[in-house]
Amino acid sequence: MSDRNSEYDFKWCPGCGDFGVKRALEQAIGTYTEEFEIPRTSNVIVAGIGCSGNMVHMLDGEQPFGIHGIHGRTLPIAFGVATSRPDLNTIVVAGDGDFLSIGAEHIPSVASRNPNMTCIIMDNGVYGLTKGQSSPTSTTGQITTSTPFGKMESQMKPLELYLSYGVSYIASHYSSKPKILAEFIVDGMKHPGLSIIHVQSPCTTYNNTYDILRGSKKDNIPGTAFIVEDDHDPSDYNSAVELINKGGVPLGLIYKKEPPTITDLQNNLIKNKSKEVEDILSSYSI
Ligand SMILES: Cc1ncc(C[n+]2csc(CCOP(=O)(O)OP(=O)(O)O)c2C)c(N)n1
Ligand code: SF4
Ligand SMILES: [Mg+2]
Repeated sequence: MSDRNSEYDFKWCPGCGDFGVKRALEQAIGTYTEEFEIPRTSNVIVAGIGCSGNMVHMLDGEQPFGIHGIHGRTLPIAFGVATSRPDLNTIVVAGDGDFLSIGAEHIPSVASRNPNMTCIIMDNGVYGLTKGQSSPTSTTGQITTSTPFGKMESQMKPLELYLSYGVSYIASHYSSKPKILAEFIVDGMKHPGLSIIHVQSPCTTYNNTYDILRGSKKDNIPGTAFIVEDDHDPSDYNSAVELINKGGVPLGLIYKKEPPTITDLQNNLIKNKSKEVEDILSSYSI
């Protein structure tokens, strides 16, 4: 519960991966705020609906600005913030259900405009807040509260999706290494354009994937998470495809390019416009 919002009585379950993401985000905002000498309130968090979206109420210490909006609509809200106030550091926090199910339709349009914002997606493979229904990233066959005989649909591959939609910065990590995760979040904040840091953040109550991710010697589970090799070239699209297709959960930077942001393009347009608004409007009159 944040210092600023002590009346909002929400708690994460013990061991929830979102605690690690919280620590990483607090650290990243601290680092960014200090480095660019901006007030804490110039960091704006636009949150989705879900246990993950409650992050906006859980941060300790000096508070950033926060908007807890509508389920699935973080991107349109954040797009408005980022384009109308490019001086702010716009951050989205959302879950797999919020971002990739009800909110999925917004990813391609926002990616194609490349606004300057950073999205931290907490993927636990279920709808945690509403008691563990299946989500797009639940595995096929997974037993959840809404799929008691196993999920029938195929599993969405978010990294593949972001890449094909043209997201200009894509990193993948997990919640167990908050310090390293914080470095990727800061890197995403500094990236001029849309950055997505996709974080595996296990739900200890409905889908505890810690052992699957990290492995367990005791149970002879190898672990699906692996560190991205130093020789991976994140500027190379085909290498990014290859990396994602290896399967498992890569920990590191997957892809990065620097096309102009929508703000760059708008500024250029304004600078080089050949017609005044009145001329354009009068050209429509009959
Ligand atoms: C329009 C609308 N539909 C459904 C809901 C119910 N609802 C609240 S959170 C949620 C899913 C959250 O899942 P996710 O984004 O994965 O967050 P998590 O709780 O797992 O962190 C749903 C379906 C809602 N609040 N609003
Ligand atoms: S239900 Fe799952 S995602 Fe929600 S707080 Fe508990 S452990 Fe975390
Ligand atoms: Mg979820």
